[in-house]
Amino acid sequence: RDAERDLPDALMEGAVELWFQPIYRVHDGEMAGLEALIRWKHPRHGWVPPPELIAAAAVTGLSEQLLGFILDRVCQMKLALCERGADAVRIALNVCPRELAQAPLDEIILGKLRAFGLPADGLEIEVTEDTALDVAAVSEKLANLSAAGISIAIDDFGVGYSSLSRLRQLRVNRVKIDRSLVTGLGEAADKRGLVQAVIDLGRALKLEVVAEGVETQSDLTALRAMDCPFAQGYHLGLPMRADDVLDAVAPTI
Ligand code: G
Ligand code: G
Ligand code: MN
Ligand code: NA
Repeated sequence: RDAERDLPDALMEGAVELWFQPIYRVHDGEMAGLEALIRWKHPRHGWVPPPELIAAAAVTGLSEQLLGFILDRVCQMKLALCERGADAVRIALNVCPRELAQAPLDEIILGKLRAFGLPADGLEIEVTEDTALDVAAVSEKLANLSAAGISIAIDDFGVGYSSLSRLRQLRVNRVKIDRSLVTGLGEAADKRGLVQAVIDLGRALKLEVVAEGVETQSDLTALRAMDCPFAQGYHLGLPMRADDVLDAVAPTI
């Protein structure tokens, strides 16, 4: 596969980039966080879907290098935000369950934070629900990360398999409602029951709730009426290059 063959050079040459999508607090519109998203524009095939990039890294033995690259970019962004007084903006990175089960992710992440001199509470790990999740292997690492102060989020919540006891077991602080449940909410009153239930669950269990996939003003209006704490989506902010994020936080003149 071309992706596998070309990934090492792409990583070296800076063709692989880390982009960031803003997450907003609904009640006052403040940017509360950023989700880091990997991007690679292949010279012949165009944008490579992130899961394909992650898989290509795995088969070429570059997973750890890719993770190092992502963590470096995340920490650089965190430092740049702090310089601009935006200390409260938390940065979330996606980790795939297989990687979390296999690699010493807790040590790698905490080591990187130490190297950058950054506090752990500025960081969040997004884990997708997965039936094949090796709960024993994963929960110990999440416990270490959580004990250090890193926030744990369950991604794509509501379409997977998380039980309520699993949320506790994995030290979850935040649930991200899958965008398939959120997009079109404004136009489809029948979609609202499920989303409202997750919002209420979050309040009862002291979990932060993020609605993903907010694509229209009417989606946002519906979420506001439902008292949803956080929102993310194309209507609110697209994934952006690091420079564009920083310009938006504090414009350089
Ligand atoms: O960014 P986009 O919507 O194309 O992402 C598609 C999928 O790839 C999503 O499930 C997202 O979580 C995942 N993804 C994006 N960036 C990363 C990354 O840096 N690491 C991992 N493990 N997954 C990512
Ligand atoms: O699985 P995960 O939630 O990590 O997926 C994140 C992906 O969702 C990102 O690649 C991002 O590009 C995409 N995304 C972000 N906001 C929206 C949105 O409003 N609509 C759609 N369709 N995709 C979105
Ligand atoms: Mn995510
Ligand atoms: Na999601």
